[in-house]
Amino acid sequence: MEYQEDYPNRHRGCHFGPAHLRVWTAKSRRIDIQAKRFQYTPNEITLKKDEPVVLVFHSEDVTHGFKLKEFDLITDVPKNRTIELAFAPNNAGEFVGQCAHFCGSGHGEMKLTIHVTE
Ligand SMILES: [Cu+2]
Repeated sequence: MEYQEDYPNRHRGCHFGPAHLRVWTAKSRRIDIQAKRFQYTPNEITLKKDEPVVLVFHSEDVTHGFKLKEFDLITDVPKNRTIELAFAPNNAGEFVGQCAHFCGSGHGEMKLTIHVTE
């Protein structure tokens, strides 16, 4: 696996970061993100530092994925399935996640910008 070293906790189709990033409560804000060749909708979101959120990915066409190394996130998003990624960003700044599963010619440009405010 290409990212095995960077993401030792990876499980196929379902990934949660290390324990200190696992924050999943009923209060978590849920953000729906559609993945479709070759973009995420929305492709830009704003989070608050330390705010627990759940990114809810849904793929509309083929298997996509999502990875963001800074927060140790990586998952596949299989076609017609919904994948939830729970985390709380522990750093402020601008981060760019991208598709983690090759999905065609525009795969490299499939990005999601995450702004994290203090
Ligand atoms: Cu892709």
